[in-house]
Amino acid sequence: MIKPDGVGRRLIGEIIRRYEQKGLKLIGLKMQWLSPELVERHYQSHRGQPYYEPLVTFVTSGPVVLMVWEGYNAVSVVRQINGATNALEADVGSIRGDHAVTVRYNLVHGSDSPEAARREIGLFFSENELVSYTMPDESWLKL
Ligand code: IDP
Ligand code: MG
Repeated sequence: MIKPDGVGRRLIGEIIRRYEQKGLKLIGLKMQWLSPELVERHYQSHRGQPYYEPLVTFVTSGPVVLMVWEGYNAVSVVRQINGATNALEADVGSIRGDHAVTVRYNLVHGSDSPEAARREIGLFFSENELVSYTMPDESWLKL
């Protein structure tokens, strides 16, 4: 997910470019202004944390870009491209390391496991919004 700060700072193209360039395949994409109910379900495991309420306020403050990326070790690849949660600690070269400076306004969300990815894809996408297709370079992008 590109969070509202990523949209508002005109970084949509820059962020998508990074996942695409690394070799992931985009199979779902849409822009949406999320409801608090949906964001609360998405971040349910964070309920009770001191940052939880401001997080929900932030993620519902403007439109987000929702994406499903498929590929070899996609969860790890995306999280490495995103960088550490706290943008101050994120490696330079990552999205957060290059473009963000705080822990809350950190531009992107990436699922932290295949199980979480399945759950989150189910929250944000219906089956018919995901596209199945083959890319001509696939054999070089997996082992
Ligand atoms: P992640 O996005 O790197 O997976 P999580 O620990 O899952 O990070 O936290 C979810 C989101 O909650 C973060 O991306 C960030 O926007 C916000 N967040 C996490 N920890 C803090 C904090 O200590 N202060 C403010 N916001 C936080
Ligand atoms: Mg997380």
